[in-house]
Amino acid sequence: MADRIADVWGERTPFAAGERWPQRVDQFLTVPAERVERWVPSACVLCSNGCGMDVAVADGRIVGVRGRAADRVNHGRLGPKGLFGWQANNSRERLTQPLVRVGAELRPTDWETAMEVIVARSKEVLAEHGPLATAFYTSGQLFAEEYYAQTLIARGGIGTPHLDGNTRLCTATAEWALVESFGSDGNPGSYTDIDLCDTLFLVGHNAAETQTVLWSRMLDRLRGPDRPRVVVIDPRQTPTAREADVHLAIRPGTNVAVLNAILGELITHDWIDRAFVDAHTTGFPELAQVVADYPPQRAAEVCAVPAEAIREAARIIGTGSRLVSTVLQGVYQSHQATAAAVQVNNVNLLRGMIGRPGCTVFQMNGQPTAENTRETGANGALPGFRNWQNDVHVRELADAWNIDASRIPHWAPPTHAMEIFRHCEDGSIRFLWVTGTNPAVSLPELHRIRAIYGQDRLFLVVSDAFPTETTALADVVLPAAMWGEKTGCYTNADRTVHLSEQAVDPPGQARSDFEILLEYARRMEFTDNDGQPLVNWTCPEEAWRDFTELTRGRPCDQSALTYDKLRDSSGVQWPCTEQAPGGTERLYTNHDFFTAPDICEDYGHDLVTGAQNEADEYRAHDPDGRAVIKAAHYLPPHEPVDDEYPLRLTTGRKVYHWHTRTKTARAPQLQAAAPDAWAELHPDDAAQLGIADGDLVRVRSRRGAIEVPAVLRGHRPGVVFVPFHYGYFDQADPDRHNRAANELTRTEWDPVSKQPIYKVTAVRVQKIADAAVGGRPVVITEPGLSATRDDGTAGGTARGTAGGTARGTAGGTARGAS
Ligand SMILES: Nc1nc2c(c(=O)[nH]1)N[C@H]1C(S)=C(S)[C@@H](COP(=O)(O)OP(=O)(O)OC[C@H]3O[C@@H](n4cnc5c(=O)[nH]c(N)nc54)[C@H](O)[C@@H]3O)O[C@H]1N2
Ligand SMILES: Nc1nc2c(c(=O)[nH]1)N[C@H]1C(S)=C(S)[C@@H](COP(=O)(O)OP(=O)(O)OC[C@H]3O[C@@H](n4cnc5c(=O)[nH]c(N)nc54)[C@H](O)[C@@H]3O)O[C@H]1N2
Ligand code: SF4
Ligand SMILES: [Mo]
Repeated sequence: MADRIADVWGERTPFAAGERWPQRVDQFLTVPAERVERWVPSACVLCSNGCGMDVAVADGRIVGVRGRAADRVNHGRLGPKGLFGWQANNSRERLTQPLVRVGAELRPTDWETAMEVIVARSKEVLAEHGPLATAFYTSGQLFAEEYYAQTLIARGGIGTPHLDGNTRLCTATAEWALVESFGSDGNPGSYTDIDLCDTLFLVGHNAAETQTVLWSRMLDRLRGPDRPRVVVIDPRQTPTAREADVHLAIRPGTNVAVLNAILGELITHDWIDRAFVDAHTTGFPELAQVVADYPPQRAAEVCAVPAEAIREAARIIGTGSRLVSTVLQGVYQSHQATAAAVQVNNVNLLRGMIGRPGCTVFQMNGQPTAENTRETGANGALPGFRNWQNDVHVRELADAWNIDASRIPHWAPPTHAMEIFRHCEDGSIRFLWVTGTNPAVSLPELHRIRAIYGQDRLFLVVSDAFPTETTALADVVLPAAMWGEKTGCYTNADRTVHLSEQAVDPPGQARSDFEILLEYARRMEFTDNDGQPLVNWTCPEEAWRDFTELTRGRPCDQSALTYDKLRDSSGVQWPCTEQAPGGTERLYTNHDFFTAPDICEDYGHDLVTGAQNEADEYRAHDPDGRAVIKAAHYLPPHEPVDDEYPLRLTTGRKVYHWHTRTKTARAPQLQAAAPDAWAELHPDDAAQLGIADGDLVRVRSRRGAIEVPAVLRGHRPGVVFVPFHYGYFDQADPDRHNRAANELTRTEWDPVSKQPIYKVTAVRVQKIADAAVGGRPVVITEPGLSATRDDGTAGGTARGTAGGTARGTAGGTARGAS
């Protein structure tokens, strides 16, 4: 059995550029292998990497998993969550029957009663308040067919623009960064580009902990004969940063400043592909003008890293010949999210390194099915990446659904999640249906969220597989079938689609969200222009067929991607069309981008203010298939640190847990590796505050406070890190709200992507008890710290110049406020 707790990334299988990444099959079974009755093809749903796996079944239960050697994504590997996380399916704590609120109590009931209550209330709200009083808040963890059903029901059936996913908290910025630069969502590159690159540039992306198998692929290149050079931008010294040649440990919230300086260096040293920029982009002169204001010395002051380190990072990026850049939450959830993410696109554009083998930018996804939330129109766009401002696109949709275009709300952009909650707060939304997300832990400013969800006038339906902090607030709770208990498709961060087949029956009366939604649509009697049922599928495959047909001719064209084809392969990358029946490895190989006005998903925004471009204006400056280079000036974060709240809190993930832990807390190996929350402090800050390792501390922001043990492992003075995984469902007193990171965070979002900002909160920290007295024991299994590098140094320090590493060259241990 693979030990993916101590040995997160497993043994190295080094390889050189252009070679095939060797296979390594990881497997975990809870029964002897001979007891396995069958292996059912699926893919992991515990991150956006989308590793292919087979699910072992015995006696009607899942008993293990095995990575699929032939899968293009993982070549057999699985990380800790993939190997162990499935055990949650078998938990005795699963929801197995619907619950309906009677006063303060949620009482078990049958499906008939639960659906009757939901539909009666839904019809009443629709009749009394119109379609704008109904909203749906969905997930990045359901299957494509389920999202498409939600889109059809919300946008075509009810006629409400209020449908969004928790993908708003996750990868809305990925979507918008791609749209602003290239005209459409969809990552240009392929994981095979990692096999070919000579330079890796990871910005706010702790791949080692959050996409462990992708990181294994990178590590295998790093241990191979032609090690790519690595630049990491992250305020923390993550296991990812420890592998960097240059680690820029910037102040949280200063991405635009450092990226502008890097862009400026590329231009100053003429490390740019002029021919590519001239032929295939527009906007370069404005960018050159803006970034000229960010010489390394200025960015060094703003970001508090050495100017020399910024120059060195730019030199590495500027002199390599095959660059893969990646971007994730350190950008998307930080200050100036879309503006910063777009600057990383600009780095690749200036270098002409896109649409070619070994050259791409990944605006990474996080959740396993986030791409599907976006493609199907459940996260702020219309299905098939259609543009809500483009009447032709809206008409195509109306024709496909056989309804009038006027029924599909398109007078304004689809409502983003943070706006949906505001409408719930002010009372204009009266019916909210939450599927596959746990907002009472994952949204910012939790006391506000609890107040909104707990209102009497809001009718709250929650579908989940477990009782959660959110189901506790619901009027009706629906027991959902999970992955492994239903069939459907999902798409990872490099556009690879997998089909996950049902392996076992759901427990008790649990049902898939697909079935639940179909039942709701039937009872709501939504009809098309011919009086026929609007939603007329009987199984997920029919929904898939309709959805993929709707993508025909669009950037995410999957019109030739059938269940049969997915069964015959192990992952197919879209577009998958009659012309490209085997799928497509890279987009933009002819450097023709989706920016033409008739094609583009949106006309774009001003990156700083978020002001929406109008169609006429866009047509007047038709980029005509060229990529759009957009510049942005740096602005300081909106919540400053001051005497009262002198420290910068950033929040994020730990390798062993998935989000709010409804699954991973129920996998014994994962829970034991990281059982409780903590706050990571820099030893200098701790010394000043009289805090020792393990002491119980109170972390307070302007919104609330938490009480957690301190761990003196911080890398940047002035920065505090708290993982956001820990809520209250497994606490002795679930009403004592003293543990979730989101008690502290602020209701604020990026002007373009509308993604909440979780990574730049001002806090103060105070000791409340000695470790020996009040402190909870701290168990933190730190992956990789003991791993020895090939060059003999302990995995701990970055190789080179920057970022306040133990070697201390070029310092970067910039003191002072962050
Ligand atoms: N183990 C595990 N893996 C996961 C998940 C999980 O819950 N657990 N969730 C999945 C999901 S949905 C997502 S979205 C991804 C997220 O994956 P990541 O984005 O890799 O994870 P985070 O920890 O949220 O943030 C990444 C890094 O951003 C850094 N950061 C903070 N502020 C800034 C800043 O201002 N600038 C820069 N450059 N960096 C900053 C943090 O120090 C952190 O190391 O992970 C996916 N994978
Ligand atoms: N402070 C802070 N907050 C953050 C972040 C951060 O970095 N810092 N990251 C944000 C990001 S990127 C994300 S993605 C979100 C994640 O936040 P959430 O989406 O709230 O977190 P999960 O725990 O993944 O919630 C998914 C829920 O769906 C349930 N579930 C699983 N499968 C199914 C199914 O098939 N059907 C149904 N109906 N339910 C199912 C699970 O039991 C679980 O309760 O958190 C965001 N919040
Ligand atoms: S890397 Fe992601 S998809 Fe792959 S096994 Fe780990 S959690 Fe699952
Ligand atoms: Mo996410």
